[in-house]
Amino acid sequence: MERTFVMIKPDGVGRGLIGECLRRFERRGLKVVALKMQRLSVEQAHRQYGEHRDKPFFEPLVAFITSGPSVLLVLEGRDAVAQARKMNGATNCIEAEAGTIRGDLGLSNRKNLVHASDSAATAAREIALYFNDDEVIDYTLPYEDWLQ
Ligand code: FUP
Repeated sequence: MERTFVMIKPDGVGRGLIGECLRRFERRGLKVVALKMQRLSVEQAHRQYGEHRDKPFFEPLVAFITSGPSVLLVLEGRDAVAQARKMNGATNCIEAEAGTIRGDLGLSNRKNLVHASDSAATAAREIALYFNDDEVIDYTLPYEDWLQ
């Protein structure tokens, strides 16, 4: 089993799409093992998106991601990192395939509703950015055998 970090960004929260995003992940079989709502601080935004520090979209990205509350999630399941990325779709919603969250629900390049870690190493780093160990819960769902 693998864990990944997923964020429903301020546009997803602001558009009333928390439930829609969660529903998709849950129905797929990804288990929510941590969940909280938080407005990212500028410092957290810089840590989240540090790799883009020198890009022209960095400051507007920080302004957007700190503009309102986000929902922070740790999802667990088979191949969770790759599957959450696939379900989110391409970064630019205009290019995202129908059937993905971005392809079905968005039209923006920046306000693209959701984030998911791009590798297992990134997932570990991002989970640690937002959650203490005791906030990530180990538990079993009765239907897990059907997802093996
Ligand atoms: P992703 O891995 O899908 O989160 O995408 P990136 O790491 O490439 O980009 C991080 C965020 O920067 C995106 F979610 C949206 C934002 N972005 C822009 O605002 N403008 C761009 O041209 C590209 C990305």
